[in-house]
Amino acid sequence: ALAANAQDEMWDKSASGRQHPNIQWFKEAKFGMFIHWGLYSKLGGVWNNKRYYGSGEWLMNQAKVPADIYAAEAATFNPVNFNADEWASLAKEAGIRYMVITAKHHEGFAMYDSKVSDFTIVKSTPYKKDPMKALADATRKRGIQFGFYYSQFLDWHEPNGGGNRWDFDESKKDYQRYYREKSIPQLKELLTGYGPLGIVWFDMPGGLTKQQTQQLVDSLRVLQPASLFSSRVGQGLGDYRDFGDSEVPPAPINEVWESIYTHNDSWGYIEHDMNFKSPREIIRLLANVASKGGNLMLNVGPDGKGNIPYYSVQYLKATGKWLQQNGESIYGTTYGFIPAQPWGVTTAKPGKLYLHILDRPADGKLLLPGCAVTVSKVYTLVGKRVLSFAKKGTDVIVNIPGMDAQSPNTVLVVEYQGK
Ligand code: JFZ
Repeated sequence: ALAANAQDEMWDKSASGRQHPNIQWFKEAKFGMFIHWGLYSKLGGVWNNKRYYGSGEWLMNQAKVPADIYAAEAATFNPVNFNADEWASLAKEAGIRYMVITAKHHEGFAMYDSKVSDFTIVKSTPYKKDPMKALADATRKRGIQFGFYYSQFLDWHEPNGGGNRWDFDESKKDYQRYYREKSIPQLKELLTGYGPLGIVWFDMPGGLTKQQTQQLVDSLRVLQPASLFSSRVGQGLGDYRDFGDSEVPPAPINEVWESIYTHNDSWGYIEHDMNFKSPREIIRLLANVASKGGNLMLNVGPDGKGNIPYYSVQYLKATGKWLQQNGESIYGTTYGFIPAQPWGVTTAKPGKLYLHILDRPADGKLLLPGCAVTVSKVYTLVGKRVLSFAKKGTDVIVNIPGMDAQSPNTVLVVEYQGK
């Protein structure tokens, strides 16, 4: 609840009437892939033989590692298995429409070729290449929108960066200088060196006044006017609303918004976390988020060698199989006019209501209460099997066939006039 409140403060509801001119693709996309990848991925949630659980990208903070000792880990970070085309084609196969990857997380390490810092994958690791260049190209080639996550305030590597209180004296920090010398120059590098970005995903604002945040946003807008900025840029200046982690609003929201979820219990790779959401859970979560009018951005945490965890690969592919057959009921939809029911949830397009059956009613009768439209036809999305239905006042009752009880989500299409 605390996280949700913090998130609400970041989002200025009065700004929801304002629309970014390039918001349409995002409204239709529905399914994004978040990737947390950095030095922490090599550590995998272990420091000095002690295992930490949850938020592996916070390991430096959890273990209170001094900045110079942490930085020395870069000398053995060598993601030789990283293959941009593999990641991008996995995303494609999974039905992903946009990808956001950590260019720099709170640890302060640039996963790209930054000229304004020495703490980068190119300068301080044996790998020496810029994986972000390759990934930006590979995703765009497949029609996937590409974006960067950038931790604009928290930077535990820099004496003047936000957040590192176990190592650097808080009272001596000069945030203005940090923004001037690292954060803003790095953001400018990311917005000029990697082609058109779908999204710049800022995180955890701090250290700036509202006016300074506005200046930051204005100076970056000039570089990429078409790029969407996440709400965590702060001060209500984002282009769409992000909910707190693993949070879906209880009812539909007529705004542009996104829910972000981890695939297991961490954003960054944790070698001892096997708690991955099954394809069934992902498919149902995606339907639930879409039925409230939002996008789901699901995170994966590749390891220090550059491998996406086995279960993430398998489960994303299975999700993609479902989407290939049922994508019409997710992509380009908004929430349906029937709220969540005991049997499931609804999404909609003009003239079509999609019924996502998550729990089949035992008597085979699907109730649509308050269905004040003229229904012309009901059929299964897969197989186009036409179903009979009855009308009782404003209730519509659909006779549904015996279904595969194991199916994660069976979709029916209701064609109608009116509304
Ligand atoms: C932030 C990061 O600290 C974390 O490591 C991860 O990258 C995540 C996606 O974002 O964590 C947050 C930030 C804001 C909220 C919750 C977690 N919030 O406001 O609900």
